[in-house]
Amino acid sequence: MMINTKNRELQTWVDQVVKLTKPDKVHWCDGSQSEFETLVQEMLAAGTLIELNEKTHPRCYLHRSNPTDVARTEHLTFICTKNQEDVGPNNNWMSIEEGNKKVDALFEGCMRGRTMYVVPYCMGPIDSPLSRCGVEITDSAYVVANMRIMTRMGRQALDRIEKNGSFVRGLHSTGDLSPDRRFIMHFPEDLMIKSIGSGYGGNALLGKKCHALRLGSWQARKEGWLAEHMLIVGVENPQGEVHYIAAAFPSACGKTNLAMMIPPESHKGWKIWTVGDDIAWIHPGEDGRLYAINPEAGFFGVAPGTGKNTNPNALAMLNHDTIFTNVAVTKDGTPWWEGLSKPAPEGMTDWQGKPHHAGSGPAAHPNSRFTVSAKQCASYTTKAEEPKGVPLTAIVFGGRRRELAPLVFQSLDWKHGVFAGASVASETTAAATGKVGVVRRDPMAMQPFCGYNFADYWSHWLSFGDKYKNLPKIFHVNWFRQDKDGAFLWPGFGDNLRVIRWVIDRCKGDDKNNATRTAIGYLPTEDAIDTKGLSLAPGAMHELLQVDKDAWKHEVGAIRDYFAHYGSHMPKELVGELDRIERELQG
Ligand code: GTP
Ligand code: SPV
Ligand code: MN
Repeated sequence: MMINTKNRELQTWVDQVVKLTKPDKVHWCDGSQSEFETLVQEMLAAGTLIELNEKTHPRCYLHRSNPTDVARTEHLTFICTKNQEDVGPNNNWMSIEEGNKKVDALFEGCMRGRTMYVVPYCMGPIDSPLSRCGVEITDSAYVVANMRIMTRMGRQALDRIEKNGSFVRGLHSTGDLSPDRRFIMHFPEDLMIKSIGSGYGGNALLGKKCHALRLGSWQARKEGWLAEHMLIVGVENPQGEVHYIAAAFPSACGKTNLAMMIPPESHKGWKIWTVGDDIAWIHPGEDGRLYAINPEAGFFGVAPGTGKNTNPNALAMLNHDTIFTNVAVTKDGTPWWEGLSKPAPEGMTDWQGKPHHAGSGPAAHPNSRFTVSAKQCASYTTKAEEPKGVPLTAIVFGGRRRELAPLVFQSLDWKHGVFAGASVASETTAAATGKVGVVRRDPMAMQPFCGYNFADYWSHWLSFGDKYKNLPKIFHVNWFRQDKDGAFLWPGFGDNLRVIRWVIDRCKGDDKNNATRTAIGYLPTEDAIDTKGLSLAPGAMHELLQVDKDAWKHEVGAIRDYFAHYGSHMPKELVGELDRIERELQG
């Protein structure tokens, strides 16, 4: 066999995979533009990609997935470890032997007649000590094209691997796409991922959720940092002061939108800087502050709901060099999704390639996505390339809850903030298969992504409180409260800056009268959030900012039941917070 790398371990692994999967050809990706263009031509010829209108959308392509393969499949995602207890009740577990046996049988000969791509990638700026590399082996050209946009992929990543030695191994094949033979397996003790039977984003772009979060969280705990499902945004005030905020919202609950929001009309002089929209790796600095890097280089964003009134920054970056997955196409060959324009244009082709008619359901799949380089975003900042990351002023948790959770509250201290994160609940969305709109616990927006026992993860979070002096303040937000007719009470999107301003004011601590202490945390006083220029329903702010004691007593019971699943691993500090809140709600 040919020698393609100085890293012996990598060469040996690739040779083993060739023996197992029996591809016709092996291609080591260098990440060049010409390589990308060749792949695109091949995919166009094979029908894997469809070219969109080259005048309005140059170098934009549509990919249609198999209709059974359009979202993450959490029930087919496993963490394989020596001890089952290490993964906790929050993960599906399999023994290392069984996990390997199950998938290796499916990988056997699965690349016959196909090309195997070896994809070296770097998560994070190529020259950052905080970045980590991986190699994904895949038989999907679509995965290669997406990895080139989403990561620093190719020659420079391989150089780094050859210099540093260590890398995460990720083996992927689309297999036969049957959900019965689909598994997303993680072996954290071996820094290994094996994924078969899906070509969808989080299941197949292994640098993203599998490496940067599931294995990342495992490594982060061992090494004293945090790997989180968070956007990173810089908020610049008219005085030129920039505050960086990291925010964890569950899948399809507003990270991309908040990361690149446009300040409302009334907020002259405010600027938003996008660092990341999905994942943050957070490290303590020598000054006791936390510093965040975005391990990704692109956005794999939700298309539906992206419009000129909601996320104009995103819309503007999607008219060239973008891969769309499962959107609809107009008769002019332009991409379309619900929320882009109203009414829906006549004569469209839906996400499955069928003629679309009014009343025949959504034209774009609710979890249709765009893949685009972060550099195409007008608010993307060069600070995203800063090797040491950006210092965090605040950490914000949030969920999608039509009831109960107020628009915003601040935690009383770090410990209570960790409790607020650990008790997040949110309505399920189309980002994962299964029912949509069901409230479930999604601590720190990491339910699908924490690679080990949640209770141990909360202890890890709590340990920061004892160790570091200048930690960010922790908040909780909810943009999704509804009135009894199902209308949103809060306008959301760019107007969320109004809430973020309060968050920053609280961190600065200059105004002592902008909050009231309640059992669940500090809430804004009724006029502390600037609502100038908004046309809110009468009483909306009051409803958004009140604590319904009876409803919260019920919530406390639900959180207690949830924490009980973690048995002896459960940190007692968090149960202590629950007891305190319950006591204060009685008072
Ligand atoms: P993942 O990529 O799945 O991790 O999702 P995300 O958290 O980045 O979600 P995204 O920003 O793409 O938003 C998902 C959906 O929520 C889109 O349809 C948005 O239009 C909608 N959304 C985002 N922000 C708001 C908001 O402030 N208010 C309302 N009502 N909807 C919002
Ligand atoms: C999510 O589901 O949280 C995503 C998309 O960001 S995926 O990459 O598929 O996980
Ligand atoms: Mn996500």
